[in-house]
Amino acid sequence: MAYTLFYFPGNANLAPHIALEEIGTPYELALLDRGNAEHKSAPYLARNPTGRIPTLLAQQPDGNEETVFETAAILLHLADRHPESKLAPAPGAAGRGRFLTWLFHLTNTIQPEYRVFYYPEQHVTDPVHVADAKATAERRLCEMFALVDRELATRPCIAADHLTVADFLLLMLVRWGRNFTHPPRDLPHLGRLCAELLARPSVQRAFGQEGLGAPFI
Ligand SMILES: N[C@@H](CCC(=O)N[C@@H](CS)C(=O)NCC(=O)O)C(=O)O
Repeated sequence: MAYTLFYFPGNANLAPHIALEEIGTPYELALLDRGNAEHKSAPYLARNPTGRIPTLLAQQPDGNEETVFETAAILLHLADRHPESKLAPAPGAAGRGRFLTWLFHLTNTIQPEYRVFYYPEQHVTDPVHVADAKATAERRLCEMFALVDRELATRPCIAADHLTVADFLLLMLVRWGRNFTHPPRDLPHLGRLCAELLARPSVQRAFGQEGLGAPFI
């Protein structure tokens, strides 16, 4: 099964990119020219009408191509299509509920808060409130990561007793907070998991291919 991942270095594509590397399936990367707003161009919008990054093209068994967008949907799609990689408990299997719970918590609760942090001007009517919106998002994100850290005190990975695609999403979200006053990497259990993830060849290849240098998180 072949894939194409539309990406921009360090954007929300990073987690699916790691998943593709971990699975070891053939894929190619398609760099979007954000400087020229290629993610808002008609050809890209025809595939992903939200105009956001990433988008995955997935070749179907019948040879047709399916388009998937939304980072967590891409992760789930890849994990379910490649069960041999064991990156998610199978539908109906023990632990599927907990896996979905944490995957959705990361994508529904933590990831949107970063939209406020990185695009604060879209969340206020008066520009005078931009700095406050950004600071408030950072404070809320720190509270969310503290909760994740407490959860990680009870098991090795965020969504199961083994690695899943949710861990790749978590690593990406931790990276996005690397310039916080209190970066999430400094939390003990989260820091331990991220160090383990960063030591994986799949993660190193994805970071390298996107040209992401230190500090990684
Ligand atoms: N919910 C979407 C959010 C994706 C998202 O916000 N991507 C950012 C880059 S990390 C983006 O496209 N920003 C450009 C824009 O919003 O115009 C997902 O998970 O795929």
